[in-house]
Amino acid sequence: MARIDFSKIPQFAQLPVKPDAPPDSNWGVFGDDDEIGCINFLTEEGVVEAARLVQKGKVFRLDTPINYASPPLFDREPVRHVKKSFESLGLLGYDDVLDSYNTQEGSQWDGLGHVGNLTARAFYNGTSNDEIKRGNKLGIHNWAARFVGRGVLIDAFRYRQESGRPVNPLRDERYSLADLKAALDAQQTTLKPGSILLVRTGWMGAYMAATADEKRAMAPLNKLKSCGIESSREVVAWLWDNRVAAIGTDCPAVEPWPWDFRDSGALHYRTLSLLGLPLGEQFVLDPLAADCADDKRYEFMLVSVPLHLVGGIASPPNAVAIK
Ligand code: UVW
Repeated sequence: MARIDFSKIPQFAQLPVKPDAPPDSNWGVFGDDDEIGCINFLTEEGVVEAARLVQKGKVFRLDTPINYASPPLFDREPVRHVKKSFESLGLLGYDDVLDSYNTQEGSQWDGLGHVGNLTARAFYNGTSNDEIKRGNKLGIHNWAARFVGRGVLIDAFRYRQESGRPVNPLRDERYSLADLKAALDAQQTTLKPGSILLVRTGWMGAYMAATADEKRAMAPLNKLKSCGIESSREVVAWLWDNRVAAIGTDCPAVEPWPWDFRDSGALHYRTLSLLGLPLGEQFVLDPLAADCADDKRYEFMLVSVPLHLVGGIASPPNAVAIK
């Protein structure tokens, strides 16, 4: 990992740093060839600091089981799991074969090749469509051994409930930036440079409590409704100025669903394409949140090992939070 001098990173108000870069983009801040965006905020020192947060040996898996959503959301295909037998070789044994595996069928990090900026017609750091389509630029493999650091949970769902303004996670309701800040204050937690931020919206718990018929009804892209974080310039300014390395949530799109693909103000564009900030979706956060509420510690070591898929667009997080 290269060293990063946090004091030299510009504030959001100073962006962009290149005259030809889109407004509100950090293109060029980590170098013209950079492919990992805000993951640059995860440093060796940060890993050592994060390891100090491990105090009681509790491990929380943050991924859903494969095929947890039945059917998968957004019309994505279910995974067909075949156990390939070696019987024909006279051997008692099997391999796994995952057929039609969409890396975004469940918990996932959206990589930087997932969506590009519609106005600039480019992906993070000016990467062309062709470099994504035919090459390996911005591939998820770049994160494969980098995604370790201090995790911070904001239990926004609990905060809104306790402050008498509960959110219905299965509606397209918004958590505002003020909600996130107030929840952090209520938890007496602070962001530090290089935090991997997890926000509990309550969606995963509500989805898991739904009946099979309700799940079937809400799965299609044009039927799903979900809560999420407000899509605003202020939100991304806050994330950038706090040097957040990635933001993961337990809802399907981080921002409320549906979001308008033509709206350049959507959080997907503001984060993935303009700032190189990874988005995490459909994470399992309820057991971690219960433990944080119990011991009042909302920070932990987070270890995520994305698929080593060269040129990959996204990946299950393969993540654990360790307290
Ligand atoms: C959408 O917003 C469609 O979801 P995802 O980020 O999983 O592609």
